[in-house]
Amino acid sequence: MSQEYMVYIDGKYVPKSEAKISVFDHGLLYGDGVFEGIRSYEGAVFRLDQHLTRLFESAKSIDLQIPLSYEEFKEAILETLRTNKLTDAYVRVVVTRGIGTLGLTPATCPKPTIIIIADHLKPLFEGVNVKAVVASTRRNAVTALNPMIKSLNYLNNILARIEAIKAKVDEAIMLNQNGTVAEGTGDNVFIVKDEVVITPPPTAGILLGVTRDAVITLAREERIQVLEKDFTVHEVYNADEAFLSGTAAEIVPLVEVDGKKIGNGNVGSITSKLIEKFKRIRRTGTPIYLK
Ligand code: PXG
Repeated sequence: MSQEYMVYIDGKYVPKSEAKISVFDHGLLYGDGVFEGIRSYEGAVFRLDQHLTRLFESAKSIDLQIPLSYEEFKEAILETLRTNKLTDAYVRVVVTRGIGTLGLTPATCPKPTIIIIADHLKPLFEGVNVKAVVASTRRNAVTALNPMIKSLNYLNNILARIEAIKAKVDEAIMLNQNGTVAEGTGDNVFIVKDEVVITPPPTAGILLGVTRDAVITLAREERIQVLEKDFTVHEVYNADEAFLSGTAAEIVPLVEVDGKKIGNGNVGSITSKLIEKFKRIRRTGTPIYLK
């Protein structure tokens, strides 16, 4: 089915083929803006409030005043899904600094641009047991551009992703400035060792993933011990299991890193259990169709 979806731009709905913004938008000129990637399952948006909170927090950190209230923004996202009659969708929310003059100064941009794209997106790495390399590109320092800000500046991650493509694997694992594991290019990293699930802490310089948070909750509900602590690539190579989490990726097994098999190279039992559990709870979000 090839439906032409309608894109929300600053309160108006325009067909995908006509959805365009100015070349003077600082989102394009400088990557000045923030975004979110959100999914809905069976008519319910997964953890909408967490995504919106993160969006508003990212905006606050870069001094970007979003011209909609939290509730208005929530309604705009739900309305975009309704307009497109979508139940199982991927929503890309973008807030840029807006149109300005050439020059970095945000002060020349009076009004932020708000874009909401709703579309289908297959799970990234669908049906794949992921192989990765450790990227030589380090994750941005928290003191330079904090990875907690989901900014439109994704070049750091893209450079690492290019390394993965050149190495003919699916994903790259990024280390932080201290040399411990930070995250994937668009997902968070987990290892399992002696039945304990371990993921880097917020201070490792990572995006605090919504899916990461869901995984931690699900694991604890299953009485699996979860630790947020720093670890090195040595611990990844020698883990019993490993997996990645993200809105685009969902939960996917990570079975090989730098040519070394993780555990026996197959999907681990704790990983499988968490994937199954995630599939059961993912449709428990904010209902789209209340009207
Ligand atoms: N780390 C990074 C750097 C991310 O960009 C995640 C972790 C996972 O967070 P969530 O909240 O999604 O569990 C992300 C977010 C895409 C795409 O459309 C996805 C992300 C980022 C950029 C693009 O493929 N994932």
